Amino acid sequence: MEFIQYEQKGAVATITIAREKALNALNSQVLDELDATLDQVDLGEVRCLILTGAGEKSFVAGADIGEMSTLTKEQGEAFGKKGNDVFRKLETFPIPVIAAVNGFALGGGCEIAMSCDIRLCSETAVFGQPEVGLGITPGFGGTQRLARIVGVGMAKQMIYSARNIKAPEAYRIGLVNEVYAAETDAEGNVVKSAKEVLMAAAEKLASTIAKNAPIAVRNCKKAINDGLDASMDDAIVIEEKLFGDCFETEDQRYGMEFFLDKNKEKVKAPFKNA
Ligand code: DAK
Repeated sequence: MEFIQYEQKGAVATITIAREKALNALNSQVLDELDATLDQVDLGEVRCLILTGAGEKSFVAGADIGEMSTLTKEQGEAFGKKGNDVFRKLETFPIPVIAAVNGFALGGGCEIAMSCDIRLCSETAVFGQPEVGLGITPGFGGTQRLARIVGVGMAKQMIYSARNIKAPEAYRIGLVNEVYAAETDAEGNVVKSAKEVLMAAAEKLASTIAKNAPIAVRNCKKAINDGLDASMDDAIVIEEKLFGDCFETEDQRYGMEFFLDKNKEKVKAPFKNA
């Protein structure tokens, strides 16, 4: 892999898009490598993924404008499909994916973050859908996912105006769940960069998620995702089935037995994913 780094620490794995010279912009090779990396995640062991960008400046500065500039209509559609397929794979990935947004998240960068379950960012993050300024529409799901996350009015404002927003505004409109600042000492010297603080927080959240019953967590993700596309009547049935699916698992039996056991000295064992 030239542009994707993969690191697993216990039950948490981090995927880093590493094309720093182009601010981690997504060209076809990055998309292919990301696709292949997702296929190789060991779902028996890994229970939560983190997606981030290499360096301090950029998460992903969008789709590669150089590569897109010469595309024909057919090639444009094929490039859009390649991106959409990978983004959808992330969105429906069986385990939760946290986007740790460490800088620019523009165009395809904002869109890939929105394909993740949870977005955390550094105070330096900048979000936006600049496509209409380039003569195109968002092409990796931005028109659909942004409206679902921040509401139709705010999504239309961001997309029609092509205006970038900084981390505090992204937090205010619900595009990110948390913003992390650099840590400084009494003299104001940076002790930990905003990215370091962000990554530590992302890893902590990922570990917390990874400690919970994996089958239940996966079923929650599926219930929320599938339910959002259904009527409430159908969505409730989706939840019922995924709720029922947890029963008779080793983890459901153990989780409930542990609660019912009155011995206060006991220590909870890791869930077995079974
Ligand atoms: N593509 C290619 N290279 C990029 C890039 C990008 N999106 N963003 C940055 N780079 C490259 C720059 O060209 C520069 O390369 P060198 O000149 O050093 O070779 C290097 O990264 C550093 O960038 P800058 O010198 O520009 O750095 P600055 O700090 O001055 O500015 C910036 C940072 C993020 C504000 C600026 O680079 C910028 O505005 N970048 C473009 C951001 C952008 O517009 N992104 C959205 C792209 S559009 C579709 C499929 C997909 C899409 C649409 C349709 N279908 C097929 C339907 C998606 C569209 C997009 O994502």
